[in-house]
Amino acid sequence: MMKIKNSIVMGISALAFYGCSKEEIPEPGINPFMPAEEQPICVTHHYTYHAESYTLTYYFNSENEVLRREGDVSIHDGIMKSKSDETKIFKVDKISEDGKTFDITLVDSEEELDRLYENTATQVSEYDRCTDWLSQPGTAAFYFFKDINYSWEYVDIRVVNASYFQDQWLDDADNNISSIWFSSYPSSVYPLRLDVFAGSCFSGSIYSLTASVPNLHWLSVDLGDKISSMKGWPI
Ligand SMILES: [Ca+2]
Repeated sequence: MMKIKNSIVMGISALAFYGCSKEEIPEPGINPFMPAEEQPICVTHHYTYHAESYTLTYYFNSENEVLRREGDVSIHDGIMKSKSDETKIFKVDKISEDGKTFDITLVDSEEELDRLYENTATQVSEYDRCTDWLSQPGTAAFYFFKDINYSWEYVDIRVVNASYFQDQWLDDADNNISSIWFSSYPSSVYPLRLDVFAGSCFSGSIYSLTASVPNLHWLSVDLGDKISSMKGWPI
């Protein structure tokens, strides 16, 4: 009996370790009497850093605030502590359709980030920091939103038909963007890369995206409402 009990406990722990619990096992903290919109929202981050892989599970409230974290919290915090803002660089490899599961590679420099993309031919290095620049024509379109789930677009900073853009003057959108949608045509031929920066003039931590994000707060509390500059182009 004891053995069976132990294996059940181990099974539950393993699920918690790898991410949000499956439906048949109640999520920790779920209150059956609480309305659905007030239940904690479970978000999973799978990280790779050098040869190490680890997973964190975040529980958010509906205000996009972190209620608690589970999983490899100490590994993640240790890595973050060892880095300066300039070397906190996140290559977001995959985002689930519901925007709740992220595969993220941590890298140490912008050069290393560029190397991780197969096609590194970009104009990025040719242009100065602290300038805005837009090339035409192209197949890329980028849309930025005040709220999550692509609500309330900042139309002034919309980028369409571009082959490259960089924008370090976000005006009202500065530190306010909560979701991003982008695409190119045909997307199978021209996948896009969008690097968003926490600081102005393309400084501070970088999140490098290749897919739309319905809720940036779930990707990082240091990213939702915290973007100050960005650049994007087909890869
Ligand atoms: Ca916002």
